[in-house]
Amino acid sequence: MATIEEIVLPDIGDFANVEVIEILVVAGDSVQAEQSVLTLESDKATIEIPAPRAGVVQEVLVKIGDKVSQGARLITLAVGDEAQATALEQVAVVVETPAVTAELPLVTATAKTEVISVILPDIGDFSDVPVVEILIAPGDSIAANQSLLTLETDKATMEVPAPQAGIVEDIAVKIGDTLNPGDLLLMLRPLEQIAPASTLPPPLPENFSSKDTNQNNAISLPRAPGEAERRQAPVLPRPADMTAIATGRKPHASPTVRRFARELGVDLARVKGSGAKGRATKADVQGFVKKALTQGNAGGGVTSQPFALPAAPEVDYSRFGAIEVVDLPRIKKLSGRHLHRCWLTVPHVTQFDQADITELEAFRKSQPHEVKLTLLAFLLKAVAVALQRMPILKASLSSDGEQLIFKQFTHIGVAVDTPNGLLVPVVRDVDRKNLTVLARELTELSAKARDGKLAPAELQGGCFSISSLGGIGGTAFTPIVNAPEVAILGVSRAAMQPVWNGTEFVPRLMLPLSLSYDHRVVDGADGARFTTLLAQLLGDIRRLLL
Ligand code: CAO
Repeated sequence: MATIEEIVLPDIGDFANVEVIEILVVAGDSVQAEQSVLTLESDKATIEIPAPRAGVVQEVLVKIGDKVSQGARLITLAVGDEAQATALEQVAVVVETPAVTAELPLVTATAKTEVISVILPDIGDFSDVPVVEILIAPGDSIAANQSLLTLETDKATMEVPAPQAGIVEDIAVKIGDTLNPGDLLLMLRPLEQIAPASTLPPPLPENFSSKDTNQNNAISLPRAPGEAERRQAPVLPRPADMTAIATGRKPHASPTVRRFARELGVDLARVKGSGAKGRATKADVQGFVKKALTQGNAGGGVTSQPFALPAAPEVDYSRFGAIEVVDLPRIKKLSGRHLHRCWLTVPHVTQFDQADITELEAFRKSQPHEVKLTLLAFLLKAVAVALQRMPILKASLSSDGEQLIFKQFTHIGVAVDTPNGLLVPVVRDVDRKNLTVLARELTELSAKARDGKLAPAELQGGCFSISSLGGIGGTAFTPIVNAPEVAILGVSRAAMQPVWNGTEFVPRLMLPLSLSYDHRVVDGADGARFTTLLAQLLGDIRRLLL
């Protein structure tokens, strides 16, 4: 005989007045021992309350939004064999499957099956409401009241709950669809007609008949629908993107957790749920964010970011005065994307220093004028020597961030300002070329860059870059590392400065250096050593020969 028991809120630690945020069963539902019946949520935790034993739900004594504490009456449950048998009878109400019932009279009560249509109920004053989330996928086993879809208007976000437990056969909507009350959402095979996986009988042989049935144990279990029954189920056309939904399936989560994830821009499909039945909790979302922030992406090969940046609002500038709109030059579009990626993915540090180039300039100006020996040619030579002594500054990080790639060559890129945008042609084997050759090559490469005549190969293979703004002006700047290189030297305008020589101030021509480097590869000490070395080399160019 069935007895009625109450499920009361057990001791849940320090929590009191905890809000009921989900009710996972309705009266008449058959529940297993340990099956979740309610979800409670405090500001600290989400708690699922399990049924203490198997039975049939008689009455749900709380509603969503109620605040409950230890000892609160939650649900009444009929337990015992009779309750289970009654439950089985109650669900045997639908389509007849004569071939099967005739041969298997003892399972008639559970062999009847029908796939039901789940439609959008009345949702108040809203119409044409867009679907923003689909929380289930074909084949999912869902509980009564479990959220199926999220709809969102500019005023409200609504989750559409399952009218009863079952298996999702097919989904009739997709993200972006706009819905109205009465629209078909999905086809559901009610759960009461399907045996739990562990209790399914083995497939029946072709020539099976009732004579083979052991009548004493056949009554105890609901039976899985046979092929004949499955064929009766209405089959909906599969939406084109159903596979994508199935593979990127979101874990179950309470509305609060989903809202929390949405606020942080976290895609719940990427969060591994640690709660009962894989439910994602607030802690799972926080853990996901923490991991993404601490791990980042070790290599240069970033493909996607876990967070979407907030979109910049579109501004109608014509409201403030006359405007002209022109296309961004192609080079700026390309270099812009590259610079943006470098800026976001390389942890930059910039080291500043000054080199005394008084003697260097005196020497440079004393040279015959056939080939103009530019300051940049000296910078290239000094950088090449410094790179040979400190090869870490011309290394690269492997795309998985696990290895350093050292290069036996010294190809250096030089940033050139062109009418269409910034280009960085590469001077090859700088360490093997003399100042005159370097000066001539620089002139040729920058002319080609400005005329748009550089070959693609002339823009590739660099292992360090120099960006010289000295011809224009400025005292210092922070250049962006040209990844996968790990360092770039910025050069600003040299200026005469009073320098203390130990006994007096003397006028010296000081060249500002700004070295930006990738701190994953280059330590601060190495950064400072490199600019110090460069300053020494430029301060006394005889050292370039050593
Ligand atoms: N300090 C003082 N004077 C400098 C100087 C410096 N650091 N660098 C160059 N000058 C002087 C030169 O000596 C030259 O003077 P003279 O004609 O009297 O000899 C004059 O400034 C013009 O030099 P320049 O800039 O034309 O030539 P360069 O060899 O120094 O530079 C190039 C060539 C291609 C680097 C340069 O033309 C250029 O495009 N610079 C811009 C690079 C750039 O945009 N970087 C930013 C990248 S990040 O956005």
